[in-house]
Formats: sequence, C-alpha cells, structure tokens
Amino acid sequence: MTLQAFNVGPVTLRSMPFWCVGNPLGDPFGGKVLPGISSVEVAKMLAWAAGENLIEATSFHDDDLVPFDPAHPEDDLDQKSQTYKTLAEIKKILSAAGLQVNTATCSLHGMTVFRNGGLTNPDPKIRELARKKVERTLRIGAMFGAKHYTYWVARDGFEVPVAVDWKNTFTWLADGLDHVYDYIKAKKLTNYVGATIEPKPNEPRGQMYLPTSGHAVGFICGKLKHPDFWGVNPELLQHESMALLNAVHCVGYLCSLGKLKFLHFGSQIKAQFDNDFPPLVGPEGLKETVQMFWALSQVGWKGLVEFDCHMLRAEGDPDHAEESRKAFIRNCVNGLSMAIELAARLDGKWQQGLTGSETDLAATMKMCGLDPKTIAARTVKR
Ligand code: GLO
Ligand code: MG
Repeated sequence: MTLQAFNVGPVTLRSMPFWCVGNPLGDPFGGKVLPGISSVEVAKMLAWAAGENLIEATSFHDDDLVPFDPAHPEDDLDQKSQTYKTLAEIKKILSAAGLQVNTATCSLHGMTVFRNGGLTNPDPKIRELARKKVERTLRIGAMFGAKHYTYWVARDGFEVPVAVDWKNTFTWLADGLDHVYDYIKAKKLTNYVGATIEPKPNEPRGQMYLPTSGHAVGFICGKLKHPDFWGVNPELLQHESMALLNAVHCVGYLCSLGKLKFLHFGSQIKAQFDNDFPPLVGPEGLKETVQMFWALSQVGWKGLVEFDCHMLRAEGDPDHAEESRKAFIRNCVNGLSMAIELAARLDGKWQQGLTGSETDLAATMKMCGLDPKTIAARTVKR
C-alpha cells in the first residue's frame, strides 16, 4: 500500500525523517533530555503519524536504522545478520503504513573516524571507508525504494585554510559523488530518480566546502560527470539563513535552473547557529517562509517538503517522551499547513504601479487578512 499524496499548494508529500523523531535532544552544553529510542520504535511512531494523516513519507541515514561496523561493510547483504533482520522489520512497518522513502543519506558525520571529513578526508584509507559506507547506504536505500540519495556536506570542511589540500579536495569530493552515480547504475538500483547535495555554511565544521545552494549548483554543473542526475535540497530557512541569505531568492534561483529536488524545512534566527526550530516557531521568518511557498507556487514547482528540525530541547519531557515526540510531529505539520494557507492568500492581485514598500505592505495585509480600507481609515485618523 502507498498513501495518497498530500497535494496541497506546491507540496505533494510531507516527509518526517527518522533522525528528527529519534533525536534525544543533546546539545554542546548538556546531554540527552529524552531516552533513546530504537529504530524499530521510530518506525512505529512514523507509522502512527501516517495513520493520523500527518505524513506520507520518511527518510533516513544508514545509522538511523542500523549501526555500521567498518569490519563488516557488507553485512546488509547477509540475510542472517542482525542488520538484515532489523532492516526487514522496519521495512515491514513502513510498507504496512504506506510510507514512501524520500531519501537515503549516508552519515559521514557521526563516527569519530570521519572527524576530519568523509569523502574529502585527506587520508585515502578513510575516503575508501566512506565510499564503502555510501555503497551500503545506497543498497539499504534500494531495499526501501528510496527515491533519492542525499549528500549533506557534514564534516567535509575545515577550520584551518592553510591545512587544506586545495589542489585535490574538490576532486576527491567529485570522485565520491560520481561514484554514487556509477554504483547506482552498475548495481541497477532503479529506485533512485536522482541525488541531491545539501549545502550548509558551517557547523559541524568552521567552514564547509559547499556552503550555499549557489556553491552546490556550481559544483554539480561544473565538476560532476552526470549533472542531470543531481539537484539540491536546500534547508530553509536554516542553512541559507545562517549565511544571511534569503529563502525566497534561494528557491527562485534553484527552480529557474531546474535544480530544486525537495526541501528541508524548519525555522531559524538569521546568522545564528543551526537552530533547527520547527516550522514557523521562533521570533523570525514568518514572512520569509510564507513568501517562499508563494514563490514556489508562482514558478509552478511541486514537490516534497521534509521537516528537518528538532523539538525545542526545553520541551522534551523525559517522563512523557512518546507524547513529546508526537506533539513535535503535529507541530511541524501544523506549521507547514499554516505556511501553505498563508501563502495561498498571496494571490498576487495587488494593485499595479505600487512601489516596493507599498507592494510589501499590500501583500502583508493580504497575508494577515487585514482589510486595506480599515487600515487606511486608521492611518488618517487624528
Ligand atoms: C544538518 C543537516 C542534516 C542533513 C541530514 C541529511 O544540519 O540538516 O540533518 O539534512 O544529515 O543528510
Ligand atoms: Mg537538513
């Protein structure tokens, strides 16, 4: 069974990834707030969310489902292994719930061996290990019928520019990503319709090699062997806002190049660390978020929106962990519904010949449901 598509405004499907539901909410200043939860339990919670009509899809890192043992990089192929059994159990739960898998992504950030990078690690043995882990992730994704493979820039970055091998780094990265395409074709993994790069300016590294969507597109078109296979999944508002960029501009640009594959979605205070607030939560970004969905409608983009955000650490209740996690899912979905609804109010039918400021105020009145006549009367009242 596959769930019916959501199809509201520009959003075809709503996806909640394993890593957002499973997150125990640690941060650099304090440990976990919520008890850990197994991958099978996360799958059951996602199935619950599907049954409540909150989501139609999910995504995962390899490590979200099963741990990786560098000594057994092909354990997924052994039907007697615990890895295979766990994957099969999760697959059964997701299939029964009708959940699609949007993207399979290889975690090259969690294990200490990748602390100085995965695909761009200066040590060829570590790059080789990263490649093996990516292959295993691609096979796991194929087991679940994942539509995409995602490369998030993660620990491929630097703190010390003079310690970087600038002659080779981007070539190593291109080799790693070209291998994704070659492996998919060689193994005939026909589930993949494409692959994405997810840029981020910093965190966990001081600087990351593909900091913005513009860098990602440039790399795809200028450096990869199969640019048509690759697109971008920007994380908006978070990642571009960290670099003081604008989400409306970002989606407009990516759509004009046909490179917007899907969205990672959440909220962010500009220029801060990666807040990963749930959609529309926090003091900033309401207009920007709504205008982003308006722009997507204007250009005719339709696609999947994936929540990539986290429950506020302050809201994780260790005594009611399940309820906290369910409330988080509901809040994300509500935020998205509100953003789509508010964007639909921006019908573009504001008066012609207005200045930029007047256009903005007219659009804001529409978005907020204010009556321009009432506002005009208030403006001139003495
Ligand atoms: C972190 C990223 C991360 C990626 C995920 C998928 O800032 O948003 O969550 O989206 O690893 O590759
Ligand atoms: Mg993301």
